[in-house]
Amino acid sequence: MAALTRKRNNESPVSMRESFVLVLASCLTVCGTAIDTITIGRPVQDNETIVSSGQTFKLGFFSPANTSNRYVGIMYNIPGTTVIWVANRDKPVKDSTGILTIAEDGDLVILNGERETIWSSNVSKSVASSSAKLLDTGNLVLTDNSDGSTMWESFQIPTDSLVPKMRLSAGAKEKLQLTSWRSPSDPSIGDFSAGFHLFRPPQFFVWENNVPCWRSGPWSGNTFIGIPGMSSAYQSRLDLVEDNSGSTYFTYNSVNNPALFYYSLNSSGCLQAKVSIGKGDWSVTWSSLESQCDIYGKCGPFGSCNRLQSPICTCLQGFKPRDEEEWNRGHWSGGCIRKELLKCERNQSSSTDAKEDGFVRLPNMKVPDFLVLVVISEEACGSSCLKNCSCTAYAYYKGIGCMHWSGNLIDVQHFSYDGADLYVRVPYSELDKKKDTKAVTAVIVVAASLFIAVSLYFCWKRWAKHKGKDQDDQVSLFEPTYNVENMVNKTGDRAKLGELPLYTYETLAKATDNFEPCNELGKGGFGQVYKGKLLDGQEIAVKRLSNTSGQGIEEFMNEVVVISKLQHRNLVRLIGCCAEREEKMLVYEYMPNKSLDFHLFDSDKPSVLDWKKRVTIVDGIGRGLLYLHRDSRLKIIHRDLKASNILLDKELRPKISDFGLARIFGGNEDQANTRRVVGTYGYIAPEYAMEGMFSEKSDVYSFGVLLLEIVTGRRNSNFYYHENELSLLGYAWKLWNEKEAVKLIDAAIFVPGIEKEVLRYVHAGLLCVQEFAKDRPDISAVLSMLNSETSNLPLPKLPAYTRRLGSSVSDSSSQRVDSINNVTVTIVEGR
Ligand SMILES: *[C@@H]1O[C@H](CO)[C@@H](O)[C@H](O)[C@H]1NC(C)=O
Ligand SMILES: *[C@@H]1O[C@H](CO)[C@@H](O)[C@H](O)[C@H]1NC(C)=O
Ligand SMILES: *[C@@H]1O[C@H](CO)[C@@H](O)[C@H](O)[C@H]1NC(C)=O
Ligand SMILES: *[C@@H]1O[C@H](CO)[C@@H](O)[C@H](O)[C@H]1NC(C)=O
Ligand SMILES: *[C@@H]1O[C@H](CO)[C@@H](O)[C@H](O)[C@H]1NC(C)=O
Ligand SMILES: *[C@@H]1O[C@H](CO)[C@@H](O)[C@H](O)[C@H]1NC(C)=O
Ligand SMILES: *[C@@H]1O[C@H](CO)[C@@H](O)[C@H](O)[C@H]1NC(C)=O
Ligand SMILES: *[C@@H]1O[C@H](CO)[C@@H](O)[C@H](O)[C@H]1NC(C)=O
Ligand SMILES: CC(=O)N[C@H]1CO[C@H](CO)[C@@H](O)[C@@H]1O
Repeated sequence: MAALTRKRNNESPVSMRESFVLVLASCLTVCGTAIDTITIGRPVQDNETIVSSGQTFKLGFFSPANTSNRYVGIMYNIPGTTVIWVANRDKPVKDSTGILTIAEDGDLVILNGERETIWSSNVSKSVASSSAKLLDTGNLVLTDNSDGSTMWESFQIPTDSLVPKMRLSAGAKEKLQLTSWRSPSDPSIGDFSAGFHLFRPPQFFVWENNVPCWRSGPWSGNTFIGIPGMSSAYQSRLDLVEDNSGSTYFTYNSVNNPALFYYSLNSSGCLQAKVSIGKGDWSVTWSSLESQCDIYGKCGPFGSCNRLQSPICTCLQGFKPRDEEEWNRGHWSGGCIRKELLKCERNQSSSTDAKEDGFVRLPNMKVPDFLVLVVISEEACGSSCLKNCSCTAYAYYKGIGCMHWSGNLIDVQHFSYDGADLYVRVPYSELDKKKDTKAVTAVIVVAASLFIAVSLYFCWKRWAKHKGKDQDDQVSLFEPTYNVENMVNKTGDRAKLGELPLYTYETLAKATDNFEPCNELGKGGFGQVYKGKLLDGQEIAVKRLSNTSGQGIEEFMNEVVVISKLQHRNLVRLIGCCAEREEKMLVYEYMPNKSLDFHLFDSDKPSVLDWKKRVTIVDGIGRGLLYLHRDSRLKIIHRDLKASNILLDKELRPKISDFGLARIFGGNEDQANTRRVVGTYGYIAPEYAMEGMFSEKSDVYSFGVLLLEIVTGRRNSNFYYHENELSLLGYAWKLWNEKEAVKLIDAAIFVPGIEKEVLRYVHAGLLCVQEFAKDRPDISAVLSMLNSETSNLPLPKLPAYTRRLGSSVSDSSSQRVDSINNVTVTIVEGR
């Protein structure tokens, strides 16, 4: 084993016999000492690497792209060169004679061919004996052998990357920041640095030559206000730690997440989160500069940036461009000024009769820089701001408290979701107009909600009468005592429904050419879906509730309530709704590339979904599901995850759709029982089909089926394996046990080299479809499994439904059969 970790890079392959001798030889000399350690007698030469004990990281010499300069770096121990730390960033070795060793005084040093010191750990104290060990965290630690104390560690001098357990801090004692490379082929210190400001609350910054060029917004205890969707990027869980010694630092952990994941600051100043997708390739899951709006202060003082608008910059309400001409030419950095002075800014004489200033509320904002934290209650936050003329805005955010701003409001951004409510001070004149229109909107919204609630009530009554005793807890979600408002409030959230744009019937009829049949995209859970185009050119998909049935309206309302609260890049976005006359319609973003089943199954044409795309699709679905289960403020069980409910956007990224059956779970609830089982043949978990028990594990089951379908390109529900009556799951299980799981992969997309990854996917899929819910991993564990390269996965047990699902939807069963549309069937045959 020992020989394996000291890898010989530039050598021709050695024969088995030779390598055995080498193993023996190194063992004779090395046994007793760890093989991840550099000592005075065992330096690292240019042609060698050492590997950490858990095989995660390696250390050795490398050359960046387009240069022959040699640097000592710590890299992920995967194919390719993913460098997370560089020792001699400023001073390369010019040839391959370099050596990393321990000097006489105990320092870790890099020497060149002439034995000159190129780089040194430069510890001031001199010790008799020391050794440097590469830990499995990626930290290189120099230890004084006499007392075991740490003399130096690479985590104390970060370069451009932040790996788990590393710290970034801004304390007086230690200031740990990332510094970019000068260019992809030059690791010397570049113009950009990244770290955080310790002012309360902390904010993350990227600086270019010490001038801010990106800002995260304040830290709220688990997310940064200025990074929408941060809570759903499951790997990006940062923690702010204040330890006993008084130092404060940011770090993140991946103890339960074996996926390789890290942050790095690239040489053009972009902070990126990357996850390994195998074969030494990395996928950027988040980047600090996703649009022009992310550039610090893009729109100048009192300007606000919205990436979805054109132009992206507008002045905050009550403000106008400082220089109209410049502004219209797209030079926004001059910013905006007040249209009219505040009352408190005017001279005494003229202001005596003026009415008091007030605030306009701007939702979903990245709040400005230079905030002042005021220790005061939420109620008093606004009034105390009003009392001080220099206070220009305030916000109250859970986890932070009351924030005030004085003077210029800089680096403000408007998001389509997340962010905070920002209250900007304006003179009475600005306030007045807005208030009135707001009131009108509020009346409309309330009236509409009332209408929905009332029709809901009648529908429920009719339905309940019809169904008699058959109602259950799912129905209770629609008890007459709950109006829409209550349902929303029950879950502790503001009435999002009130913010959902309402479209008129005319608008949507016009957008879809009067629901022209040739604009029909398909049939959703409860009605026809049409393609449409709003007047402003935005393409939409309109789901129209088919002629009112109790069933439909229930799902319609469920979908409104569930999805209007959710925002995630892997969930289809609800843009608005229409509840007018007899019509109930939902308006979604339009997905140009149809649904997953269209591309996956029954296609004569070669699939456009190659393996790499399928990997991204699986990952995206997993993330969407993780958001539903964990990361949204609610816990939501989708209950009808299937290929036809996965829509693909123009870049073939997946989005989960159809929340008609989704169920919101309250605080501690993690399992529920229903007598009305509704799901889809082939995807429904056994405990749900048999006993009506559903939980996040029943979604995991459906995800597992979907995963196997994506790998194989075959439908579970009509899979037929000729030898015996095995279902797709049974067939996968069989091949898995015969160590032939690679045969499962869709032959059309097989390319050499993906076998290992395919095996891992099949393995994870089989873990998801295990018979007993308690054996199945939760979705975050599944995502970890899919992304990890090293972890040891547990062995799957026998899946449910290994035999082919017969057409035995039996009437004699005690379960109710519910068939909303063609594909929705409930009762499935037991094993
Ligand atoms: C590395 O190169 C040196 C000469 O530069 C040579 O002596 C040594 O045997 C090589 N080591 C390995 C493991 O190839
Ligand atoms: C390396 O050089 C080639 C050719 O000049 C260029 O196309 C490529 O982008 C360079 N790579 C990097 C990382 O700079
Ligand atoms: C080593 O540290 C000393 C003081 O701590 C400093 O003066 C010197 O420049 C450093 N040398 C190198 C090579 O970094
Ligand atoms: C840095 O990242 C950004 C965003 O991902 C990218 O556009 C840019 O090309 C990267 N710069 C370099 C030098 O790789
Ligand atoms: C307020 O009064 C001062 C002098 O009293 C004058 O210089 C200033 O221009 C006045 N400002 C306004 C807005 O009228
Ligand atoms: C008003 O706010 C400014 C800036 O925050 C502060 O310096 C000043 O002390 C405040 N004045 C009062 C009376 O609180
Ligand atoms: C709904 O059905 C009723 C009768 O069943 C019919 O009169 C009405 O026109 C239908 N409405 C729509 C929108 O199809
Ligand atoms: C329903 O399913 C059957 C069999 O799979 C199929 O032949 C039929 O076209 C489907 N009907 C609709 C409306 O999708
Ligand atoms: C595979 C496929 O159909 N791709 C399409 C996805 O949608 C975009 C935008 O409409 C098209 O350009 C692609 O061809």
